[in-house]
Amino acid sequence: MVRLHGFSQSGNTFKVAFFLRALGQPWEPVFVDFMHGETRTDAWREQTNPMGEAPVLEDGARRLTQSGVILNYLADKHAAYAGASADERLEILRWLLFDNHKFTSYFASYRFMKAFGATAPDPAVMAWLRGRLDNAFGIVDKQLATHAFIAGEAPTIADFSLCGYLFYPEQESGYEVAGRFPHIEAWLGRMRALPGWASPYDVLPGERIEPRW
Ligand SMILES: N[C@@H](CCC(=O)N[C@@H](CS)C(=O)NCC(=O)O)C(=O)O
Repeated sequence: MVRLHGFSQSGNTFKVAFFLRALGQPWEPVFVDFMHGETRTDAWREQTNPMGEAPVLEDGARRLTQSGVILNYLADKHAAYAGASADERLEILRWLLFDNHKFTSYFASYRFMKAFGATAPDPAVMAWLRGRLDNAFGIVDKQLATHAFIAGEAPTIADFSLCGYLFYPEQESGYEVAGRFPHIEAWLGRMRALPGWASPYDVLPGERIEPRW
């Protein structure tokens, strides 16, 4: 049985959980107590992930980290959502890298500071991040204006990666997608219609926390 280490607030974990569900593959969650610093301990880093990050996937003796690597591994293993040609696979890789560098990473940082930070978010930092987010969301919205899914007309792992944080309540990030990015909004409807979709808080382990700020 595949084991997925993560926690309910982690959209990076949700990317993999949603994908496993879409594949119809059984998996077992392993709760990571991120909010109480588990991933920062030497023990966790030595035993689970030296990069100090969730998610982590265990498949038999294999242990993988980085959601993009995990998605790629599972897509290859199950021959699904992997792209239909060499060109499409390159296109998928391009969007996975864009997502990890700019789309998910800025959004996850913005949401974390707004909802779960120990102190009130710094307005200057939030304004800078919002500018970066507006740019990244604008780019994805434009791509989705002419494509049903990010790398073409069929869903791929790039879509599972990009959507990972976008099914959490808007009040957590305070970043409005609906009304500002209509093509992203429509695509999220298409992602929700895929087999296995569920709300992150219904499928990932760990307590829900009310947004702090
Ligand atoms: N690029 C990584 C990002 C993973 C990541 O940042 N995970 C968060 C939790 S959702 C984390 O563990 N952050 C710890 C840190 O940034 O120090 C991936 O896609 O797996």
